[in-house]
Amino acid sequence: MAEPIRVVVTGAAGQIAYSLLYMISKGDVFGPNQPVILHLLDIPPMMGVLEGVVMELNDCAIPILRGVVPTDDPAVAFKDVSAAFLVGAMPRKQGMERKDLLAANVKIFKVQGEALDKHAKKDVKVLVVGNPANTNALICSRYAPSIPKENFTAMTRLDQNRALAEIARAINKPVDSVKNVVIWGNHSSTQFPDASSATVDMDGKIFNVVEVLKDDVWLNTTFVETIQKRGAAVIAARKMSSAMSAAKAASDHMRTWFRGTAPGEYVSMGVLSDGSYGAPKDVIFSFPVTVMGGKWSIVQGLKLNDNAKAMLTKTGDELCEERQEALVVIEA
Ligand code: NAX
Repeated sequence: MAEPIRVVVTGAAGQIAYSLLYMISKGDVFGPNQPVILHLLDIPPMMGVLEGVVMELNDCAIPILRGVVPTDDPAVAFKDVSAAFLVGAMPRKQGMERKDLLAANVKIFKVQGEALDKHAKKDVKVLVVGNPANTNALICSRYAPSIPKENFTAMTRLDQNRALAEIARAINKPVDSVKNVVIWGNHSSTQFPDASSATVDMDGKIFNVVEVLKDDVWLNTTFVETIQKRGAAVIAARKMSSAMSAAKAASDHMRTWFRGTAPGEYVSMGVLSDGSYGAPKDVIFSFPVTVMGGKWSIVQGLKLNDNAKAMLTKTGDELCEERQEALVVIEA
């Protein structure tokens, strides 16, 4: 069996981590034959709760979970890690927009960027889940100059999974028969869920979702709004933000990054923008990507109509504003 890899999860006493830690421990992300040592970071007042999480992880009796290191010290948490799930942040509450959270949360990601820079492996793959995820990932990467910028990503996989599930439901097919829905831009209500290149496998034949549904109005309005507002809908119903589905999406994102995409398939990841599709450069923008050998590449050549271009401009503008606000907070 392979040597264990070290994996950090921040916000480890929180609700997303509670589902995510089990998924990582049992091999959903790095495979059933890859032993892991989990590093769990949270803040000092949460150390008691974290102790309970450690007890439960031990009680799961999972053979490939080779160690658990709970800590409130970023230097310990990020030491020699190969993968980092940055979940810890203040969660969005009912009625709050992501902008309200920005000031509080970017400071956390500056500190964690510095700690990654000093202590993590130089090829560490970093997934930011804590909101505002795209801008937090950008700040984190700025403060970790010795780690390649490509190694910092933000999670829009939950939005992608929501979109796949919604389309599968509309077509009445299993969710894994639908592929290549794209989430463009920010993980916020300005994101653009785009099904124009999506396909569905119907009894072994591949069709375009647009042709199967024959309902452009639904795809361009109700579908888009449902996905954009799904996070808020879960909060309104549960009085807490998405947790189980967010953990599943984080696990999916990191698994794809380590193990690659299937031929003909792409997934959405918030990655450093090179200006593809007219998106602003140097923000973390969600694009369709393929992954091979642990490296992502933005899928080129997808067609965007005028409405889609306007949606990309809107979400890109929001990311530029967030970047500006974050830099003001951090440089103050
Ligand atoms: P919880 O409040 O349950 O847990 C957050 C944990 O982070 C707490 O235990 C807290 O003590 C800890 N924490 C706070 N500051 C920390 C720091 N400096 N270092 C380490 N740990 C710290 O929130 P949860 O529901 O788990 O959500 C976590 C984050 O995910 C939130 O920012 C939330 O908004 C975000 N989400 C992102 C999603 C995405 O798709 N990108 C979807 C789900 C979720 O809304």
